[in-house]
Amino acid sequence: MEGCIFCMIASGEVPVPFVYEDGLVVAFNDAEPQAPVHVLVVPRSHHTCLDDGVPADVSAALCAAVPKVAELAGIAASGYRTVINCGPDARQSVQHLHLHVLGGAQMGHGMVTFE
Ligand code: DGP
Repeated sequence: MEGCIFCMIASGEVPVPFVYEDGLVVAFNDAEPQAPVHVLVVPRSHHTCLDDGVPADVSAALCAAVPKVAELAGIAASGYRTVINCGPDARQSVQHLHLHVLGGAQMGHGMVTFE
């Protein structure tokens, strides 16, 4: 999609080192990490979020990439959290579906904070 930063990264137009890639998704480090390991898994195809008619093979590829990313990032054994933000209340800031893989340190008990 024209002007979409994650489309540009996924296509290589904006060069970013990939932690992992396959035919359907790419994964790269988040520019504003919120954990010692913070990787984004991003479909090569543009979908705003989960409610945007995401094809089943793309959904499956997103999920299948997670343990591979965790292994490559060295957090498979210690554990990790995955997050997909959708829409304003979740503070989705990039309108291209992406899955956060967060880990590398013990997390607190609360899963989210509200304002
Ligand atoms: P979200 O709030 O779920 O939409 O998270 C978007 C994340 O994307 C946020 O943690 C920062 C990250 N991000 C935004 N622009 C870029 C970029 O150009 N490069 C990288 N590596 N990450 C980006």
